[in-house]
Order: sequence, then structure tokens, then C-alpha cells
Amino acid sequence: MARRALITGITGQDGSYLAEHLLGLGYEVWGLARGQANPRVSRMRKLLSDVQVVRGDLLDQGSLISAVERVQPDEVYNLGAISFVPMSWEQAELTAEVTGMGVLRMLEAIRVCSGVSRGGSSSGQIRFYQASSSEMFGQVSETPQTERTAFHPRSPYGVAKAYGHFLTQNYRESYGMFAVSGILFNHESPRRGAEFVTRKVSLGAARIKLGLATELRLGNLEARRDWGFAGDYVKAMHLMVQSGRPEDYVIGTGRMKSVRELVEAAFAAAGLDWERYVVTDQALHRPAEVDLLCADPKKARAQLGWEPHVSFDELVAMMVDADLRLLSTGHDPDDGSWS
Ligand code: NAP
Ligand code: F7E
Repeated sequence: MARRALITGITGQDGSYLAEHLLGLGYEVWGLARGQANPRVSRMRKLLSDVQVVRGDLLDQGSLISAVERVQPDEVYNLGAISFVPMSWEQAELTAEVTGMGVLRMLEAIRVCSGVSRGGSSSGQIRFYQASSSEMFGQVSETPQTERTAFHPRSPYGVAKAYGHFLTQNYRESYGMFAVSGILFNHESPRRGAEFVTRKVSLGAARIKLGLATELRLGNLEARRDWGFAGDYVKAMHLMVQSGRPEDYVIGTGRMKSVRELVEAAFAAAGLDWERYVVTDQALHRPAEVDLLCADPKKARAQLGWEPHVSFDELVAMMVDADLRLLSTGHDPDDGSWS
């Protein structure tokens, strides 16, 4: 019988790539979707017609228990979150509830539905994946960052993710649950939300190229990130869940680029000189910045055989090409006016 996976955050970037990957492996895939008339759910259904939808919300414990009872999953991937860092200062309590407490609610739903008690064994149980984040490292104490690097989160989002991360470890230790966290560094794609910097830049360059805009306003150009391709990273999520022992892994490329280098590459891919169009705006700087993040993914390479295949330049070119094609059809994605 096909293995059954339940994915929270199915309407997000990673949810779509993970669902495609698991369907390709022969899984029966269920996505948890929230809201009464959520337009992202109908868009997701068009893109992923083979995914079955179950209603539920990370804010609602009962709905998660019902979802797990109905789907009877072998594996649960908890990707649902408020994931945009600037929003976490403006709605810190909501971020704590969804991104932090949502992990507790999902773990409890699994624990209750599979009848796990203290000191239980992980055999025959639902396997759980938690989407942890490099934002937990925040103000980094060493570079590159490994599974052993200390956390110093710099935003309410990073703090909420650290709670979810430790709780996942705690449920593993307390109940013997097969619960793992992937500490993923920034990963992007043409499906990335328009509020995140890579997509804001690829859309900005494409708009300027097509005469739809004359400038692009950005915040801190000196921040450095380890950017990879989301399609590569969801494969690591699946590998972690198949592993013989539940452990946490850092996933990234091991290479850093600045926002300035991202802008240069994206505008060059569109045949433009970025310095003529990019304007920096103090209002887009964060109350507390994460200056740099760079992964050491050695453990994932050695134990899971995982490695990224898409380079930074290929990723940027892929995103700019996709946005040039998208805008040429007359469709311009909303950035939610965060930027
Ligand atoms: P994303 O595109 O922002 O997707 C977030 C998802 O969470 C959406 O499907 C959203 O559903 C859902 N969600 C929000 N509030 C919810 C609630 N109350 N109940 C249930 N679902 C809810 O994020 P992503 O880039 O795919 O990232 C996936 C996960 O990995 C997130 O947990 C993120 O924090 C984490 N992460 C991402 C990165 C990265 O670079 N992309 C790196 C490290 C960790 P709606 O459509 O209903 O809003
Ligand atoms: O910012 C700088 C900004 O919003 C990256 C999420 O997926 O990855 C993501 O978090 C950098 C920051 O991603 C603008 O200050 C400059 O230093 O694309 P971002 P993020 O905050 O790193 C982590 C791993 C996650 O877990 C999160 O869920 O770019 N930057 N100018 C800007 N950023 C934005 N958004 N907009 C600007 O105009």
C-alpha cells in the first residue's frame, strides 16, 4: 500500500515542491489547508491536482487531531508557519501561536492519535518532520553553522522557530517519537512569495526590463545569506524522515552571497545595470538584522547522501526567466505591500 503523507503549509513554496516530490515517489499526499475561502487553496488544487485536502489550522488543536484521525498518515511534514521575518515584529503573538505553538499542537495531535505514552518506542509510529530555520542561529557565534552551533535568534520568528525546534527534540526524548528537525537555510524558487528578497529582486528586475517599473526599493544590501533551490531542499526533508534514527540536520549550500550580489546577478540576467535602478530605503531595514548565515551541510552529505544541485547563478537566472515570462502574460503577483 502507498505510504501516506500529511503536509501542513501545502499552499506555500515548500509544500508544493514537497508534494510533487512525494507524489513522484508513489506517496498518497494530503495537504492541510486553512480558511473558509482561501484563494491559495484553489490555486494549489490547480497546480497539484493529485493532492487531497483536509481542513485544519495550526491555531486549532481539535482540527489537527481530526486531520490526523482522518488521514492516518505514516509521515507528517509540518511546514505551516508565519514565515516572513518582518511580519513577526508586527504580529509577534500571532507568530508565536502559529510558528511556535503550532508545533506543539501538531505533535500533540500525533501523540494522542497514535496513543504514545512516556517512554514509548518509535517503531510503527507516525514520523514527524519540523521545518526549523537558520534564523535560529541569528547573531551567529561561528561560521559556518552546524547542528551544534548555539542559537541566538534576532526576531520573534526566530524565537518561535527555536521553541518548535526544542519541542521536537523534547517529544523525541520524552515519548520516543520519530521526530526530526531540518535546520534549513534560505531556499528560493519561482514559487517564492513576492515579499522575500530574492523574488522581490527577480520581479523587480523583470518589471523594469518590461517597462512596468522604473526603480526597485530595497533595505540592507550588505546582509549575506546561503541561498539554495527549494526543489533540492524538499528532498532532504524526505531523506531525514526515512533515516534509521531520528536526528536533526543542517541543510544549505555552504556558500554565502550578499543581497548586493543577488541584485547584481538578477539585473545582469535581465540585461540591466542594477545601479541605475536600485534605491535603498532605511524603512526597509529590520529592528535587529541577521548579518550573515552560512551552512555547514557535512552531516547531511555524509549521513543522508544529500547535496544541492542548483547553483546560486542558476537559481537567480531561473527566477528572473520565470518572472519575465509570468509578467509577459499580464500577471503580476502581489507582494502583500510588505515591501
Ligand atoms: P511559505 O511559502 O510562507 O508558506 C507558509 C505556509 O504556512 C502556507 O501554506 C500558509 O498557508 C501556512 N500557514 C500559515 N498560517 C497557518 C495556520 N494558522 N495554519 C496552517 N497553516 C498555516 O513558507 P515556505 O517558504 O514554504 O517555508 C515552509 C516552512 O519552512 C515554514 O515553516 C518556514 O518558516 C520554514 N523555513 C523556510 C525557509 C525558506 O527559506 N523558505 C527556510 C527555513 C525554514 P496559507 O496559504 O493559508 O497562508
Ligand atoms: O530577507 C534583506 C533582509 O526576507 C533576506 C524566510 O524564508 O529565510 C527567510 O528569511 C535578507 C535579510 O529572508 C530587503 O534584511 C534587504 O537580511 O528574503 P528575506 P529571511 O529574513 O532571511 C529564513 C531561513 C526563514 O526561515 C524565513 O522563513 O534580505 N533585505 N532588502 C530584504 N528583505 C526583504 N524581504 N525585502 C527587502 O526589500
